[in-house]
Amino acid sequence: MARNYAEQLVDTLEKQGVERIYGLVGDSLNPIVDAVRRSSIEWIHVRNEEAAAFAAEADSLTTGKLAVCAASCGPGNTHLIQGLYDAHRNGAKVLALASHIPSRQIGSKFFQETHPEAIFQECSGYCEMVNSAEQGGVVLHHAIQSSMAGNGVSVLVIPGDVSMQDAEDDSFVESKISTGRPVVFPDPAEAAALTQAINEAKSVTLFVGAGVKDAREQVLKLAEKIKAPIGHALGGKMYIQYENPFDVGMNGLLGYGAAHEATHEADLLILLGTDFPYNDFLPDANVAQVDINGSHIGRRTKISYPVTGDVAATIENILPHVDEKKDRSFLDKMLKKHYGKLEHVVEAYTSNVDKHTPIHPEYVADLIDKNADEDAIFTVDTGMCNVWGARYITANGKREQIGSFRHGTMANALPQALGAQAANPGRQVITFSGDGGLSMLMGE
Ligand SMILES: Cc1ncc(C[n+]2csc(CCOP(=O)(O)OP(=O)(O)O)c2C)c(N)n1
Repeated sequence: MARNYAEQLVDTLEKQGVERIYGLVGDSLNPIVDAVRRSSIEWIHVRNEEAAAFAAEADSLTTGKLAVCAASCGPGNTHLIQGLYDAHRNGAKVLALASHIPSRQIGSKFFQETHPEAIFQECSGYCEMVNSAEQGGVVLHHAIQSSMAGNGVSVLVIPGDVSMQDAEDDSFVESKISTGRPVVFPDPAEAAALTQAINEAKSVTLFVGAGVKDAREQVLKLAEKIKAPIGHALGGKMYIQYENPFDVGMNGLLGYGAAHEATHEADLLILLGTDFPYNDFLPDANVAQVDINGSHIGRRTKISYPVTGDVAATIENILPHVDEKKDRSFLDKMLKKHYGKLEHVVEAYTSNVDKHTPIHPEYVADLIDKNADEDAIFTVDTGMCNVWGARYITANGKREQIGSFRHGTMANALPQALGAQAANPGRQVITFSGDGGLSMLMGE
């Protein structure tokens, strides 16, 4: 008997290494659910489809692999929206299977009719309707390849009747998916201009974000050579803060330490792999920016030295031409300020408070930090949990922290923890959930 499209889709996901699908069953989705039931893929049931999208996001963010969520037509898939926005903005490789009303009924204001391919446009890099089983095999490939190429969420809108059509074209689904991460080397003229700016500056500060994930060693080498304090945005914390003799804390609304002074008082500020959005916290004179994505350059403040390139590749390229700075006075001044502030602000909430009633949440966060596993995964809700995560979770290169750092929604932490745990059964997963955030998705 010929396979139907749902079976072809599920076989393809199995071949791509998908082990779980997070979702909520029902009507138009059921041919896909039925195909999953007969496959090696585990169906992880949620009570609200929003949680499925968050869980898939965390699954992908902690594994780097494709993760899948699924929802039934109309209200089933509009529930996915919040989690898909978060996943897309956090760059998770998530494929959302948004099933749809019968194709014959589209355009007739049918029961549960929406237009998912319009609704999901903004929270995806690829969003297409499957019009037939023949085309479905082709767009399934494109959706997976788009997410794996770094374009965030892909959405396939699949009418229930199309899921049951006989599968046709296998050649596209068997096409090998590219999963490599390209290295982007800087343009020589941009790299030379940055080198000259560093050599001419008396003092330099580095301000880093999530883009330094694979560039820690290079960033520390550059800081050492030019005696530069390193501040971070929340996205960069887990990669740069630990065992870092140049650390001056975090800038921004939730910031702490001397990162704000260091970024404003240096002759030259270099933004490395950060799309930190709060322009009010950034200076606009003599700023350099290095980012793998050229469209990020200059979108937060005026940039004098733009460099499109990988942070690691750019630093390796310029470091031999950067003059060593002997004068550490700027660095030492900022480090002194930083330690003073840590003692008087951050540590003030956790020292000598063990008998306080009610218990300081900062004290709880600190105790959790001290007792958590070396490689624990933390998820933090938007709101105060973000602050406690930023200030009291100690990074060490093995721990991870996931939050809604770009979309800023509530209720992300619990469902993200579910996905992180499902994908990492051997690791400790800890969620910092606000009471508001928890009650939004308490059913999970
Ligand atoms: C879905 C959503 N609704 C509203 C907001 C605005 N908002 C941000 S934090 C917050 C309060 C969160 O409350 P809770 O989870 O209890 O955390 P805490 O009070 O500890 O910050 C609100 C309403 C939001 N970010 N997302």
